Amino acid sequence: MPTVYGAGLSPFVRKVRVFLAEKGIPYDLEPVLPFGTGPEFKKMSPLGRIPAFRDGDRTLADSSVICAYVERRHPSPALYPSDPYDYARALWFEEYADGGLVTVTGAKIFFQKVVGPRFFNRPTDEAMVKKAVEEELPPMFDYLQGELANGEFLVGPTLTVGDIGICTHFVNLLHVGMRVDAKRWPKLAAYVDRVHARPSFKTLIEEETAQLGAAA
Ligand SMILES: N[C@@H](CCC(=O)N[C@@H](CS)C(=O)NCC(=O)O)C(=O)O
Repeated sequence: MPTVYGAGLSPFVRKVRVFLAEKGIPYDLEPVLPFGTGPEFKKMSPLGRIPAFRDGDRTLADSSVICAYVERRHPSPALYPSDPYDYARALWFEEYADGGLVTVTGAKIFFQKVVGPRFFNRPTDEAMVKKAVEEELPPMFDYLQGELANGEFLVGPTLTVGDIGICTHFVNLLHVGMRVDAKRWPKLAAYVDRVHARPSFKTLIEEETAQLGAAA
């Protein structure tokens, strides 16, 4: 059975767990907290970031790399499109999340509202949160809603790694009580709710919500 190393509230750890659940692959979750990981963990994840992954004596780091590996090991159900352009678009949405969306939802919202105050005794920078919510997220939501057009998913007719990579960050928003405004972004709001209602996401959302409630 493979092992995922990381903390449940990390959007990237969640992305790998949802990906494995969609494939029906059982795994062990080994808790590792980010920031300040030791030399042993860095052998698996040289940048010290979670998640890391072990499959027998092979280890990998980075959610995108891990998902790509798992797809090759377990091709069915396919979570990457077969059409070359759609395939690249699915990778793009992973990158959009990793290089763009999380810089706002993570550092400027979830970290400020949950991680800082709860785990590092750091007060929320309310001005940073306000600016992120009012000025930085809306153009991202406009973009994502535009990309959805009238489709059920971001790329093609079925769920892809791109949807998982994007929607995992909306779980962190949910944990701070933020939902997409359905009046302003009706398609995006419905899409996020639909993806989050899948058993792969729903189970983790419930588990994490209970965890956060218990720690409050
Ligand atoms: N591109 C990486 C991002 C992983 C990442 O940034 N993880 C965060 C937690 S959500 C982390 O470990 N941060 C600690 C650090 O940067 O030192 C992935 O897709 O796995």
